[in-house]
Amino acid sequence: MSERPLKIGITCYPSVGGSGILASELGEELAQRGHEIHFISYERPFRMPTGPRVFFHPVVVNSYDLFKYPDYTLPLSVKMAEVSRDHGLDVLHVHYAVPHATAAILARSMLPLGKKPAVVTTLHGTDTTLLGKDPGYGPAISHALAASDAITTVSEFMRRETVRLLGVQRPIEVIHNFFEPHAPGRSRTAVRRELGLQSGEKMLLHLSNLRALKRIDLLLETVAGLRTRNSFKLVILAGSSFKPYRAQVRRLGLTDRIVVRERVSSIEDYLQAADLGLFTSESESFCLSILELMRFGRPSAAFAVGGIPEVVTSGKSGLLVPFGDTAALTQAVETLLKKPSLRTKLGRAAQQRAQKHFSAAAIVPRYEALYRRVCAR
Ligand code: GMT
Repeated sequence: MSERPLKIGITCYPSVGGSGILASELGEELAQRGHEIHFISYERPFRMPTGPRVFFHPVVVNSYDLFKYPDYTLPLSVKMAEVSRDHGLDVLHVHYAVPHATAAILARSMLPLGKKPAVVTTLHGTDTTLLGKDPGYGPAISHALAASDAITTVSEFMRRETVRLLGVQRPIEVIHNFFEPHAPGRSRTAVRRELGLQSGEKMLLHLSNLRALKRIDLLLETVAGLRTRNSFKLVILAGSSFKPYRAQVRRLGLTDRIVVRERVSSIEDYLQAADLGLFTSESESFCLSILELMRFGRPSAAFAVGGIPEVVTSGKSGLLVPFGDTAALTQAVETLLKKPSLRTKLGRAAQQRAQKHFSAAAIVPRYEALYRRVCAR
């Protein structure tokens, strides 16, 4: 690195979710490139790296009888200001607007001139599409965006939505997500054995936090439509409890077809063991899980919503169908199950596309250049 390394504070949601995963991986890549990374959150992020130049600063939230609801924004902003001052941060990079961007703006205003870090806000999804529309949040989000030194979104779809819903006038840089896999810890055979896959059974993989917009109801409906019942198992890596969906699984007669694992961190083991991905979200600004499968050469079938068509070119690196058309999605999965040569062809193209456009080598230098730009101002 010819220029001086930067000191970067990263705040994200630590729980399982694409924005926290992306922020953690960005921190890991930046540390490997010589920068000093300070994660600031209420818990260690789910996939936070360990190693040199990576630090974690917990935010302690006290609950006072005085307050009906505990407040996180103020202790977060105080911690951001403290870490910025004590470690001389150049940049606070916040992932997700609420409350991270507002806390960063407040933290910066607590610091004296010459000690204020630049604030970079990355919008990931529902911070714009859901909260941006909420009159209780929208104005605070707009204010934090106007006060940030730079705004990025993880897809062109998100950029357009941010302009449309929040009326942002200033430039927004689209920096797509990236994924850099670690080596799997177990063999494909060992993982498939653990999951109880019989020889000849194909493994459909779904990974998500199971929030309502992931439409797990449609996921189950799609697989229930598959005619060749014994040809597959659907493995769900769930970021939250799968219990609410058990009744539907039973009703659809899918009990022996579905395998659920909750809060798995060694996802590469499962990505490698999978044959294809299946996603049914009604809205998705990017869909990191599809990219994770692509890096392992596995194509996905999904609804063509939000930013997904920026990640997958339908017919070339996966199969996309209109939202809600579960019959068409079932048909797409059936085609992929029946035609190994098509799976391989789409999978190879998906892997090449992921490496070219959505790898650390393609994306991390764009964040570095952005940090340099805002620091130079
Ligand atoms: O905004 C959200 O819904 C949560 C967020 C998360 O933390 O998982 O998901 C968003 O960010 C991911 C990483 O950039 C994207 O891959 C997801 O598509 C996006 N989710 C939605 O847009 C629903």
